[in-house]
Amino acid sequence: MKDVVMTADTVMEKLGITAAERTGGRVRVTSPIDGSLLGEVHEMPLSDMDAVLTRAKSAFKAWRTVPAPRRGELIRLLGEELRAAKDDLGALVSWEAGKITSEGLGEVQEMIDICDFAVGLSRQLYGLTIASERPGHRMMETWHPAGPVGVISAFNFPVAVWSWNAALAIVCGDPVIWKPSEKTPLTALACQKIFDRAAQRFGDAPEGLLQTLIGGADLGKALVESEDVPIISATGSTRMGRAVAPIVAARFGQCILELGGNNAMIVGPSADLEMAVRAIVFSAVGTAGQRCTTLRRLIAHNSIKDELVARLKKAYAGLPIGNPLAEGTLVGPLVDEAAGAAMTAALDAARAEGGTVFGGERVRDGVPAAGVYMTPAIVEMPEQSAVVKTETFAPILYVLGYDEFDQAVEIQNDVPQGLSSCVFTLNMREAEQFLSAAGSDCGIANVNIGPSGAEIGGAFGGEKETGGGRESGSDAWKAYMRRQTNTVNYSAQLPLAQGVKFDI
Ligand code: UN1
Repeated sequence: MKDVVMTADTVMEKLGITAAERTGGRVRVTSPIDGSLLGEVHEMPLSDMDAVLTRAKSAFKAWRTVPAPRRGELIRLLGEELRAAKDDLGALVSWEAGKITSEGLGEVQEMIDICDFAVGLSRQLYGLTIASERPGHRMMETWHPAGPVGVISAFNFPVAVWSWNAALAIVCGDPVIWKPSEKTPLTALACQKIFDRAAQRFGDAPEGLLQTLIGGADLGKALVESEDVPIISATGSTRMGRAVAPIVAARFGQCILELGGNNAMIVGPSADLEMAVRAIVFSAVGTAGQRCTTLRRLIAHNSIKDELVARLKKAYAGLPIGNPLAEGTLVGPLVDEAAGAAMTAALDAARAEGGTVFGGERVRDGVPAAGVYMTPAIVEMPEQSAVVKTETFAPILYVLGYDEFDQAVEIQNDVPQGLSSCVFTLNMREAEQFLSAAGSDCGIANVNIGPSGAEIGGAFGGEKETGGGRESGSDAWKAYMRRQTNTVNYSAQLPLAQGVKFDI
């Protein structure tokens, strides 16, 4: 443990989480690294929910009239605070979610990046001017703040997912009510502190612009059900999305859903295998296979499949697995025992479906005792059977072969999920076919890079069971605003559209 420079307590103190806030509560937080108790956090009683909603509503009334570029100033300050807190927040992400140091820091960098993006965006919330068919008329559209946004986030990106939503929502004029994963309340508390510091420097931000709900599923349910929250942005399992979406739809709210992924890479016969191996290892074993963009299916041309698998096995055999805070570690722990059991169960199912498993064993030596450390698995499958079509949140890479490119694309698309995908090829016909309307059916499709590690500049999200939502870059901001069409008549006549006559 000599590489571990700071204890979790020191990091939390530096982030401003007081001892009182992390002791004596009912939400026990243990570290996936070694099972140590990080805190006992206080739960918010369900009865406080009304007050939360009231504060959000009055914050909305004030915030929606603040000019958007001025709202951007708050997010600029948030970006500054995040820069100052990067090392500490990154370390707390490692402690609470089990990420390796570089990925914990990377997650905070992603937050800083979205803040920068949102600051620029705050001067670019453009609507269109549209040609009117009526003389002396002007038609345009205006984007207005939509109201409080409920953000539900998962343990695996405990802070970045909040920031993608919050940075956009706040420049768009919407207050945020955040329900973080029950597994990661401490990083959420830290973000609330960081945001509060930015808000204090900003000066006149309304109270309740960001509120964090620490506690159980009852709070999330109340948030999802509330008529006062027009937008729910939920990241997590498909099961969670299936529960949330109908409730929000029934009250005509809008959902931004980021659910399961079952991401594939097609490797063509012309591919640069050296590069493909590096991309595969990062995207299949990074974050211990616990990203929604993790590479889970490798669809390799039969002419190179054996060589590729041999190279991968060699790379996997040398992977440094262990304490994620120790220098050089690339594979940290799974989040908890249930995740380890799910991995083992998926590998058993794969064997029963004819798969040959390499790796996938529990590591006991040289790792902190109470953490769930597993060797990442490579599983050669005879076909894309049930287990391959199921997302297991663990480092399992299923390998399938193909002969014709069309067949590879068909296999890639033949799963219920549609988040991310990629092709490794030097053949431009294959690359372009993959990106075409008849190619990948995913929200993200890449050429010669892996499916994970997306930048914030692009819209992030996917189709089918992934839920259809888009967050982060491009014009994802539009989901946080309401569109108003305005027609202005500057003539002295009252012509009707479509040539309708209605003379009185
Ligand atoms: C997630 O796993 O929930 O593309 C999101 C990536 C990250 C986001 C992952 N930028 O891997």
